[in-house]
Amino acid sequence: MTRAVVWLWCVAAVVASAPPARAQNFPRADSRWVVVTRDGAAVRDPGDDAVGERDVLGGPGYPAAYVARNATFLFFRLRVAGDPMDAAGASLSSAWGAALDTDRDADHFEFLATATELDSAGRVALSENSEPGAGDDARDVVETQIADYSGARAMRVDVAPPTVSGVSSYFVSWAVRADELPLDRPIRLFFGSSSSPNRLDGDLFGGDSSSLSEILSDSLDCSGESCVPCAAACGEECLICEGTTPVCNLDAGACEACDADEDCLDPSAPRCDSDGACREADPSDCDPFTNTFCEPEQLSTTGGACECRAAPGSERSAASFVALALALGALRARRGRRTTLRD
Ligand SMILES: [Ca+2]
Ligand SMILES: [Ca+2]
Repeated sequence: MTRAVVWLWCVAAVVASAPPARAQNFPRADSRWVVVTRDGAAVRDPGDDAVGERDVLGGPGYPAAYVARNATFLFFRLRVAGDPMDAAGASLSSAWGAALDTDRDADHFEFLATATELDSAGRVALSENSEPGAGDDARDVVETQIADYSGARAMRVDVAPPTVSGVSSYFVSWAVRADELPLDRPIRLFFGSSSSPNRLDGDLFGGDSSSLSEILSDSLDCSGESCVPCAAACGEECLICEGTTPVCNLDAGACEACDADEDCLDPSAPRCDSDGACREADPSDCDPFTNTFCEPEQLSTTGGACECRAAPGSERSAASFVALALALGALRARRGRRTTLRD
């Protein structure tokens, strides 16, 4: 059975079940659009490696792609060099798409959201890569359409602000319902243009590679009512290290227990406790036999919250010891002068 045959058009059923997206739902504030990055840098794409509205574009200060979400929709935005409105009515219609890896396996992507045609006859489609082809292929064909939205409502085109260097470009934006996708775990994605709604056969963002593992973005957590880059979290799973596993092992991408105070980087919780958690400093831990001691009267009056100080003679007390020696020297000198005057 060919893929063309397997391609399941469920338009009638899906349209009936999917409430329409409204164009006014698109985020207006730039701050709500999250720049899609790879290796921590905004993904770019050179100009003139595709024709007009299919030429994905991105450079310094003008990222190629963005994502956003709200309580209902997941939004995609792609920058292209040519005016997508020129595609309307053209003999060869164009499409723009975002492919999502939702299972943390870069061998295949799982979903493709595409926007085609801009007038009311057009549509936005969400499809599943239900029969994955060859591994690591960003141009894989998707087989099963799972949702369909009015292009007039779930898609829009904007003239992008001119860049500092004067590069003009356009934004194609589209939206699908977030609850159609498994967004409980972090996702990775890539964008591209196409002549087809069931694969990205045009200009893929990030250069000329069509290797999925090479072009997938950094991880994003879109599980809530916004998309958040995982850069500030631990590993590609976007883990938040806390409790008894407060330390991020960068190599393993996993949270671990602390081994020593040096592992506890939060100034408000600098002490590595025996259970592996980082906790606030315990003043009663002051050890008079190493390099700190407690003022006994403070300990008795504040219930243990005494102030630790460097013990005399310790390395940490060297500076204050020198100051004390100078003060004693000055005192002896004054006494010497008084003795001399009496004499
Ligand atoms: Ca390009
Ligand atoms: Ca995958």
